[in-house]
Amino acid sequence: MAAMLLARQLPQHSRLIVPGCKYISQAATKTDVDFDFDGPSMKTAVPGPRSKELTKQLSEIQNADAVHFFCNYEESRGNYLVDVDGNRMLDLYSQISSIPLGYNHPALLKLLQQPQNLSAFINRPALGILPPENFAAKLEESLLAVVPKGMKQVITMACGSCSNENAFKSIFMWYRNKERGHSKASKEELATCMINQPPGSPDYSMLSFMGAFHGRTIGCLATTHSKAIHKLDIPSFDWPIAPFPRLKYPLADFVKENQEEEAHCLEEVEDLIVKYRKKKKTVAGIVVEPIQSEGGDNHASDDFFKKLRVIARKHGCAFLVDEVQTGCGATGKFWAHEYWGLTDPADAVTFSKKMLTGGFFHKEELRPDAPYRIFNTWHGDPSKTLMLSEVLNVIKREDLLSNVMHSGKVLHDGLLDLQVRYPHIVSRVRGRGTFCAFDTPTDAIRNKLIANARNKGVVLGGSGEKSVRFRPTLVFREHHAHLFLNIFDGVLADFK
Ligand code: PSZ
Repeated sequence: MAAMLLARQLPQHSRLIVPGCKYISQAATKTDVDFDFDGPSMKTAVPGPRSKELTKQLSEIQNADAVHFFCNYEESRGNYLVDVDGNRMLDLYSQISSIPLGYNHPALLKLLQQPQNLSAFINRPALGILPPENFAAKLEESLLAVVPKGMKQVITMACGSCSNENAFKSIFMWYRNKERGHSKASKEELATCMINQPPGSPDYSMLSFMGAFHGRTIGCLATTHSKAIHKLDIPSFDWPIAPFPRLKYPLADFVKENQEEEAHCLEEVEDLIVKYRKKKKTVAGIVVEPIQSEGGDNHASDDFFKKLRVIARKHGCAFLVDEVQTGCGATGKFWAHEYWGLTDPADAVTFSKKMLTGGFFHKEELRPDAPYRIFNTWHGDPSKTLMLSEVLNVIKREDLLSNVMHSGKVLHDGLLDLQVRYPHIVSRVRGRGTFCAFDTPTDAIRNKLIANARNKGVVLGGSGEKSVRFRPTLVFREHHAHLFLNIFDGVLADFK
C-alpha cells in the first residue's frame, strides 16, 4: 500500500515498478522512507554507447569533453544514479556534492504536486524589487531556520560563485564605510569608481589560502587556487595568498608536526596582512573553507580556525566562511564551522549546492547601507527556498545529521581498513561525517581507480592532485557504505 502511494507520487512516465527498486527499506522506521534500489546494476562500460552518441551530438554545439556520461534522472532514485544506457550506479559524488536527499525524493515529488506551489516555479520574480507576499515568511521557514550562530541576516543568490562574489562586495563596502566614518561617498569617489580608480575603487584585498576554491567569477577566481586551468588567461588581483596547513596522517601520530605546520600558516597569514597593509592593499576580509574541497580535501584543526578568527578580529578583517560545499549536513553538523566552537562568530557564511539556493548569511554590520548595492535580477529563486524548506523538514524528521555521523563512521572505518590492506594505493584517509577522502599515489592512478569503480557501479569524484573524495547524499545509509566498501575492495584487489 505504501509502495503504491509512493509510486503515485512519481511523474507519469516513471510509475512503472523498476526492477531492483525496493521502494521502502525493510529497516526503515515509520517516517524514514528509503526510496531506493537494492544495489548497482551494470549493463555496459561507462560511458556506454548511448552516452557516447549524445556526447558526440553535444560536441557539435559546445565543448563536451568534461561530460562523464548522460543521465536518466527520471529513473534515478535515492542514492542511485541511472544513466542513459540503463546502468544504475551507487552515487557517492551526488552532482559534485549538491543533492541533499538523493534523487526523486518522495517529499519533494509531493511538494511539487501541490497546486499552491506551482506559481513559485512558473512565475520567477525579480526578487529584489517584486517579491511575492510570502517571501519573508519563506526565508524564515527555510534559511533562517538554519542560520549560523551570530547572524540574523540573509541574502539569496543563484550559485556559489555569485554568493562569494557578493559576500566579498559586502565586506569591501563595510570596510570602506568604516574608513570613511559612515559618511556619504565624496564626489571624487563617485567619479573615480566609474574609471576603476581609487579612492572610489579602493585597493582592498581579500586574503585566501593556497588550494582554496571559491568560484570562477573574476573576483572569486582571485581567491581560487586549486588548479591552474581554472585561472589561466584571466586577469586577476594582487591579493594575499597564505599557505593552508598540509596535515600528516594519521593525526594521532603527528600531533607536534601538525601543530607546527598550522602555527606556521597562521604566522604567514599575519605577515601577509601586515605586508599588504604596507603596500596599501589593505586586507578587508579573510575567506576560508572549513575543509578545502576542490583543492584536495585539506583539513585543518578546529584550533587553527579559532586562531584564524582571532587574527581576523585583531586586524579588523571580516571573517568569511565558505560553506558552499561543506554546508547542509555532510560533515555531521549542519554547518561544518560549528565544530570550531567559535566564541566570536564568523561575519558571513556563504552557501549553495545542497542548500539548493545560493546566498550568504551575515552579521548586521555587513548589511548593505543602501538599495541596489547588493543586487541582481533574480536575486535567488523562491522555488528553491520552497524546496529547501522541505529538505530541512526531512533532515529534521529523519534525523539525517545522526545518519551522516553513523554512515560516515562506517565509511571512514572501512576506508582505514582498506588503507591497511592496500597501502600502495590508499593513504591519508581523512574525513568528517561522510565528507571523506583518501590519497592515491598519482593523478593517473586516481583517475583509473575512479573509472574502474564506475564500471563496477560506484560513482566517485576526485579532488586536488591525487585524492578521491566522497560526497554522498544525506540519505546515504550504513548499508550503502558497506555495499560501497565491498565493491571497492574488489576494485582495489584487481587494480593493476
Ligand atoms: O569546476 C568547478 O567549477 C567546480 S567543481 C566543484 C565546484 C566547482 N564547487 C563550487 C564551489 C565550492 O566548492 C566552494 C567551496 N565555493 C564556491 C564554489 C562555487 O560554486 P558554484 O560552482 O556554484 O559557482
